[in-house]
Amino acid sequence: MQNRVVMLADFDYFYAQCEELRNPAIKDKPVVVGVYSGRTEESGAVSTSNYIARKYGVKSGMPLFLAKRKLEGTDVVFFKVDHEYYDQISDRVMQIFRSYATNFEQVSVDEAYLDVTEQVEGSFEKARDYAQKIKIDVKNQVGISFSVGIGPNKLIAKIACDSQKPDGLTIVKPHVAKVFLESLDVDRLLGVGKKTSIKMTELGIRTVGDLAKFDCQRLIEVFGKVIGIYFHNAANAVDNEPVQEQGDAESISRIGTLKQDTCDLEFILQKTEELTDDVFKEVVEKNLSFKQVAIYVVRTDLSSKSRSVTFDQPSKDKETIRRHVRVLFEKFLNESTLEIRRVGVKVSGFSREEPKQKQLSNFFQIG
Ligand code: DCP
Ligand code: CA
Ligand code: CA
Repeated sequence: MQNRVVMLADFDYFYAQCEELRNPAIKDKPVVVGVYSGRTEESGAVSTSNYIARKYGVKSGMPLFLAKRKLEGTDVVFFKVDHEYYDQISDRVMQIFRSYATNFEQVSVDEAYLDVTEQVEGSFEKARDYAQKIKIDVKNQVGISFSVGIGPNKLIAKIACDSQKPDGLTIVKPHVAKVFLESLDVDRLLGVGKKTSIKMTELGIRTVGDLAKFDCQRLIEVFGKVIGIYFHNAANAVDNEPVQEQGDAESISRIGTLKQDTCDLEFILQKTEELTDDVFKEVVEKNLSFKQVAIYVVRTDLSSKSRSVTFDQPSKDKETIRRHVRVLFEKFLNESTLEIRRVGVKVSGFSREEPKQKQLSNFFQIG
């Protein structure tokens, strides 16, 4: 069997990079994005920061007042998280990624796996050029940079990606995969949290190499069959998890900004037509049926509204989405006189034809 070529792409300092994208003037300054709890002006935590701020010791999860203290005397700029905006950027990049891969799997707002085996004919040399091409394309179309790890499976791709950031491109070929893992601390493996890590230390396992050499039967006794075998395989760079979309998404949606603010139904439907195409493409890829269609509207005063319709029988066709979107907008425009600035299309209430095989990674928290 031909070896797989799997890529993991992880956006660089994502929320902060999004803020830089819409405020280019701050690019040379420390940038911190935080969640403000609202109790006092400064209470809250850092979501992320750009690499300039990180040089001063700012880290994700740190209290904001501490970040402020560390950055005292600099021209730091603080932002409040704006999930809607980050999701929008993320969606656009993910859409581009999809077009480059046979199999695609988004794991979080800023991370996705791409199986590109076919595209690069199993060659890791070609994969390097291919990844460069995707980077340039995303930079040109959206303006975001990301780091890439390439390996024979998801496990190696992920750890490769983490090893060089930002704008990294790290390739680990199959024959060096085991050596690549050997010296790493065992908690770099997915599923080895604090508790497990302590247990492993007790067993004399500190590095992934130690784990690889450890008796598999003994691992099964300690951690149970599924997890024990997973640890044994992972440490030996073996991971057969396919790259595939997670089927348990609760909804699929796309949002876009209109070329001009309007109350004109046909003008709006031109935009929702594009969004519907994208939504429907994903519905087909995931082999889903849906029972609910919704629209989302942001008006010129920035207030947002949504309207939805639920039907009895699950549907699989695009015409159903188009028809309901039209009716929902007709109704909405009758009720509201404010001009509309952004629109969204969402489908939900999914059922799937065949149940998906349970993935091993579902046992673990992805973090
Ligand atoms: N995030 C958060 N709170 C955390 C960690 C992360 O809100 N404690 C958010 C903000 C990040 C995004 O998730 O931008 C992605 O997380 P990453 O761990 O991938 O970190 P970054 O993308 O910010 O930085 P890196 O360049 O290290 O990937
Ligand atoms: Ca990231
Ligand atoms: Ca990430």
